[in-house]
Amino acid sequence: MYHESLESFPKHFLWGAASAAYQIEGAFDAEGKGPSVWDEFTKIEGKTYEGTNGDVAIDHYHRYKEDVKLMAEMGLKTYRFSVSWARILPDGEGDVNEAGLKFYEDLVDELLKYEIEPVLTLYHWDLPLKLQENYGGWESRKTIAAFKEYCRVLFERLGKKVTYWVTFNEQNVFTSMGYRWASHPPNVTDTKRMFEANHIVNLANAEAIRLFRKMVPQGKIGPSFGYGPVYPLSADPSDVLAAENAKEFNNSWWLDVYCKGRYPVAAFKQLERKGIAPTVLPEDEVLLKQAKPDFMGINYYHGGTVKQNKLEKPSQENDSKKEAGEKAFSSTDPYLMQPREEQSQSPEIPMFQSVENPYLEKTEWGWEIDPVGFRLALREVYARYDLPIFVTENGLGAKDIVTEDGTIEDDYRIDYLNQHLVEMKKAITDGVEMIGYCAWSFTDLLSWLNGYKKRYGFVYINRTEQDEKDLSRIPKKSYYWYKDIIKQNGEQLNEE
Ligand code: BGP
Repeated sequence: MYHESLESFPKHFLWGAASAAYQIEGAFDAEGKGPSVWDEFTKIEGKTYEGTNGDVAIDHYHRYKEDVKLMAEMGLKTYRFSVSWARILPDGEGDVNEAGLKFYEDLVDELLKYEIEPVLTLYHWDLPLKLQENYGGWESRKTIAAFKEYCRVLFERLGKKVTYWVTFNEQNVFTSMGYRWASHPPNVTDTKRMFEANHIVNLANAEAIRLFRKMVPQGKIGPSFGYGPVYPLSADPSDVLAAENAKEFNNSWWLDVYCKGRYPVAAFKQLERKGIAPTVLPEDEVLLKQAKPDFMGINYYHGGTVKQNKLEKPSQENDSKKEAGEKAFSSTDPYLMQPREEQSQSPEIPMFQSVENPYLEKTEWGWEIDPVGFRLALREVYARYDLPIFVTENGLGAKDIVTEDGTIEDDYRIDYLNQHLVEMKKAITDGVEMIGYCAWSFTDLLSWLNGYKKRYGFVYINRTEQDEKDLSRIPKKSYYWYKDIIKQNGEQLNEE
């Protein structure tokens, strides 16, 4: 659909940027904070790039005022951050650590001082370690009660100051990486356990939303999901069917539960046949139906492409293995639907096979660059779930270089973001209702697995993997570019 001219962004569109506690705060044991599963996981040899961890990160805990000031100077309308659960409840439950709670209240006050709308993420992956040790983390329903308690503390303290709340960040990513591919905590490779843990998180999400309705009736809440459209490799109906299967497994598996309170049927039946479907109690079904979010948070990096999987017909097994061997994927990509090396034990095997998209370029880290897919993602989610959309992450990870005169000329990032914002504007012109857009990320920060080499920020942080240097903040060229976009409310974004 081509538009002669694009509609303007809504008047109060929330232009923003995002972060996550573990990736920026540092101060890993300051003022009574308890350890999280990430504090432990990053210390396991070989798990992260050059053994990087968030002990210091970019020291946002001590420098938040400087960071918020930079946001204000940029004209940011909103800032998405996450709360470290173990800062508030060092053991995940029980006694509240007032110093931790106060840190977030001060941060929120600082944002409000500059009229920056806070968007608070309750869970961006850093589960208190004690809950993992005592209960097995998300594999136990006891963790739901602890999460509810943690939410209650935050709703009570910040419910009047914060309007927008995100329950879980990328549930699809942390459950897959954590329980299936052992590249996140708790370092497990067991698909059955993944689906069980994921179900527990669904229940925790629903409980949090129900509690929110009672405690923060004027607020808005929703999960942030790592969404990617799925393309069939060809018009062969078998490839199209494979894409439909992949959509169920990679997107509807989560979004249907959030918005419709039930799992998509074909995927569920397939898991049942394989003996790895989650245990759903009758009371779970009731709960899940009572927790429709107010908006859908979408994190968009890229989608995926699939074709029919010939392993479905055992006689063609060898052919298919040969073909699969020719398509290389980087297994550090959390959005990857099905790493090649895993195809022999994957539950999706008979349903689809992931392949490279011949039309798309890739980033330095092998992630496909697909701005049109962004428009498509927004259209699909809005059409299927009828909820306003808040883009809670989107951005480019790249190696930035500081020039001799101290500037960072990140034109590639400007180009990437510009293309995505134009597509978002087209989606708005198509009729998608949008609340805001948070680029990932405001400052450079610790990439979970890729250290400080893979940078996303509008603001450069002067540090490397091994050398903390002075952690000074240097606005990049993209900082000034985005400032202008915000100032003009995106009027300059037009069809190229
Ligand atoms: C998302 C996470 C973010 C951030 C981003 C970039 O999945 O929600 O926390 O890490 O991806 O990821 P990476 O640093 O691995 O490139």
